[in-house]
Amino acid sequence: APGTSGTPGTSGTQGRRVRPSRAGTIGWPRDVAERYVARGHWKGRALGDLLLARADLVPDAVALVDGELRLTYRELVERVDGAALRLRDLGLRADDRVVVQLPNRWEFVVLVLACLRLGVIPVMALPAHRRVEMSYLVEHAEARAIAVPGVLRGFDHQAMAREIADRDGGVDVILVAGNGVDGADGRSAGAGAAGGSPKGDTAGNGDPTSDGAGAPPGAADLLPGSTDLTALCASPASDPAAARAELDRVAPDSRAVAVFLLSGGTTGLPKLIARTHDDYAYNALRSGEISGLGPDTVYLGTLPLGHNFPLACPGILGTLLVGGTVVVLGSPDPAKAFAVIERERVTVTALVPAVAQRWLDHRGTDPGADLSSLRVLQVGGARLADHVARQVRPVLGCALQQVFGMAEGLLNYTRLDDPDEVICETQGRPMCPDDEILVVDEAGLPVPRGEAGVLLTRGPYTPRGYYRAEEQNARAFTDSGWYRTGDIVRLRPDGNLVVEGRDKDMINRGGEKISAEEVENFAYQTEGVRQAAAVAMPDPDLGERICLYVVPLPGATVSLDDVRAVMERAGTARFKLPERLVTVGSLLSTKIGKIDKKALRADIAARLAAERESAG
Ligand code: OOB
Repeated sequence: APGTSGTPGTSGTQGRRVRPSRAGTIGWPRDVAERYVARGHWKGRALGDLLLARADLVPDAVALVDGELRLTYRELVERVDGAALRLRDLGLRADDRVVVQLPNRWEFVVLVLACLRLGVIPVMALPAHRRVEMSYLVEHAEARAIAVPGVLRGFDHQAMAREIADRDGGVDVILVAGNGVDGADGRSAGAGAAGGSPKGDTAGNGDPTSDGAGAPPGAADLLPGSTDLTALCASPASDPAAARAELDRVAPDSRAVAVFLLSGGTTGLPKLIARTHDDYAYNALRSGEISGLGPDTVYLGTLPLGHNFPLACPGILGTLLVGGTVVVLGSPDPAKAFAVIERERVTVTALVPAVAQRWLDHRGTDPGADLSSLRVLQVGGARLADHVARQVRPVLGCALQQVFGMAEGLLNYTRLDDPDEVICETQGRPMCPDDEILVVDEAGLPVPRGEAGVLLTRGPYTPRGYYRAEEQNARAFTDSGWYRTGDIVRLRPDGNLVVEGRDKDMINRGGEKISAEEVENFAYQTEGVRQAAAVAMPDPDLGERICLYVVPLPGATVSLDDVRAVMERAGTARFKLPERLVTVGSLLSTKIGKIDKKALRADIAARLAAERESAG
């Protein structure tokens, strides 16, 4: 069972706030790190090194499938090494950062592995991000390179990257996939699940459950100064053996940062989470054990691959580390996904609840596809309703695994051999015996076992702070290094957690996390707004959508379109656009003078219920 001893205020051997390194990352205290090594969690090997060791054992097994393209482990490694040397030729070195904004295509996998091999750090942006998010990431991570598709779903990513690079002196490499053209290789370029197709999406936001394909192919060419990422990733080095030796020589230290993940966002802009090779390898390997991965695994990656969940829980990294096959697909559309599951004999995949619901619905109307290969469906990222959980096995014929995780680290899984009641009614338990969890009340004191409270955690793959974010770290981490998840959970006597809610100012829109503060900041830039508060409103499809309460200035009126126009002009991801605006005369405050969001959530829920009522 995970350790639950101690209180957040305790200062034991592992209790002191670790100061940021000069680089701005915050790791674990030395004694704690030693314990993780002694327990075998940290292997002292870089991710690229672990992947190569596996590839050497199964050179002829299929590693990666993308449409018609199939690469064996030998071919994948050769492409990765070739790409790594070409990145070096472009001047990229260990600790340089690349903001990666690619749809689910094979180049994503080759590029990320090439970065891991070199010690170049990918910063995991999402395809739905726009100028606001991308320029912030470039600046905050001090990126030297940006990797983008050319034109995707009608949006010119290359032009955006160029504009950012022109303004930010640090970027000197722009990598463009697919020759800058959608579907250049003769099929849909696909799109991460978080893109912007308005299909079935009333407010026209990016719908994380909707299909990305169908957008007209883009026609951008490679601009002068851009590098063709597809070509860079497509061939082995001229001398593969020499390339390998050369890259082994520059392999990064296992304690170095492997990737920057983005936080779910409770502050204005996402924070960066520096995940080390040691911690992230453990994240992927241990997840793989818990999800029953092995050489016969065929993993379908259909959520945006830059998310921690499909990337390493166990995701594509976990699959490659055990010699399985990764299939990438740019759309979570059930018709397409079912066809791929049938064709590739997919055994496991990961979905957010909103997409799982669509798959269940689709199966009801179209039972044709052969899904018999599917053994495990992982669902996480947002709360899965118990009654939906219960449909998974009867309708899809596979086991359900609930995943309650976070980019900050801690992963909770239901186990494959748990009783149905645990699988359908809980969000599982920590994956590591050295994960520490505490459930506390508002004063930070542990609640009696079984009662709901805020979840705090520490552990071997949960870093002790965000990258260069002193102010946020003071709030999000306790002095003794516990991460405040902001999730309200109940710890059952059997050790499983049930997510009951949250006390963080975030909206979980079908698994995409939106900071209320960020939306409010844009609302305040809208003419006529005196006060603004963004809250989650319940939604049958996405779980939650964004509702904005506005107090206008005297005599002014503010519309939803006004606020959305401000955000679109600034260039934000579409999934952050509010979908409803409620004008009020004033906003209630709590005792400590903050806007009472609980009251607002109740208010919008009541309005929606009344509307449903009157609609019959
Ligand atoms: C995953 O990671 P993030 O960083 O996008 O979001 C983390 C937050 C959690 O703190 C929690 O509020 C929510 O997302 N969440 C869930 C949940 N899984 C995540 N809430 C209720 N039930 C669940 N099963 O979302 C993520 C990272 C790795 C694996 C899976 C999900």
